[in-house]
Amino acid sequence: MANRAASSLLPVVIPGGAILAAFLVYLVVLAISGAGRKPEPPPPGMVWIPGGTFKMGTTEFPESQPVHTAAVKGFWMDATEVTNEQFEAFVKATGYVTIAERTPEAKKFPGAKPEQLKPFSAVFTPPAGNASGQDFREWWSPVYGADWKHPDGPGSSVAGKEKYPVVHVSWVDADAYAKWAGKRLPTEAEWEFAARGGREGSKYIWGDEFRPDGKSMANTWQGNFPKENKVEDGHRTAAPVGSYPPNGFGLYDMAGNVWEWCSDWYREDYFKESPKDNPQGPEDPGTKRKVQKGGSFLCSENYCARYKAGARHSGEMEDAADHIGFRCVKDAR
Ligand SMILES: [Cu+2]
Repeated sequence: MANRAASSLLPVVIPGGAILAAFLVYLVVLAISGAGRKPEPPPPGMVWIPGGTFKMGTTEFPESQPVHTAAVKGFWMDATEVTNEQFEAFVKATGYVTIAERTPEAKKFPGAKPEQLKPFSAVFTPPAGNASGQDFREWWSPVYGADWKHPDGPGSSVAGKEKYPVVHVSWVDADAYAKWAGKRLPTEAEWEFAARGGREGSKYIWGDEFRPDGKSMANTWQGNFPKENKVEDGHRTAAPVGSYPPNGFGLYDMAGNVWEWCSDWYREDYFKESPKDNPQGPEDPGTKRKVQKGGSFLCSENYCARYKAGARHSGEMEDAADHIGFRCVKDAR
């Protein structure tokens, strides 16, 4: 609007120095309104995250403390999670084979019988009625033949799921996609700054109320996880990207739907010592664990609740599951 006010000054042609003065005002207004914004056209499907300083972490979870000040520079970010059709374009162009499609190496699974070493990924399976509901092995099953093209295992497919987030992608796969796309995975700080959408200190990225006016703001789990899934938000598992309202920066699904890989190594106590400027994660802690952000359709109030702003989680870089995906960022030129 400042721009418009300035340009409406221009037609008022007053001879002499006034024209020059008006032009100078116009230039100054342009410069101010353009601060923190890149003049280049947005890369397709990406939005500009202006960068800034924010309070990172939350007191809700032990691994997200202490809340501390962090600063990130501006960057482009995919407005949505990477979809099946986007990932398919990468696979078609490169012949890339994801970790979940490869035969596991025996040395990584000591004790496994040779016939057990077949490609697999983890699929959420609601536990039996008599299950304790306390042990994740009751609801996580390694499923042979589950991969990004067969999200529920053999016989399933992504036909008609072009706009769903790609899942069963490990950190290694996500990193390979990002490099192919001329992008990169976000740092945890970039991801969290972007997720908060310019809001300070709210419980959820959209505010403090879980369902404002009864409206679902994210694809999470309603009911008593892991046995009772009320599906009040309309989606039992992943939802097509962009099914819920965007955040303050125009990003979709920065809470819920699928976990998103970040570039950082994970250490539970990292926030105690992370630098203020552009934190990039700790030195490689030797655990092969990478940060995941945002929570998923499996996160419930009673169990994990990591869809809250500032939450974090991790997975081994070759882990894959049906609730883990990613999105990319790109530096401004
Ligand atoms: Cu969760």
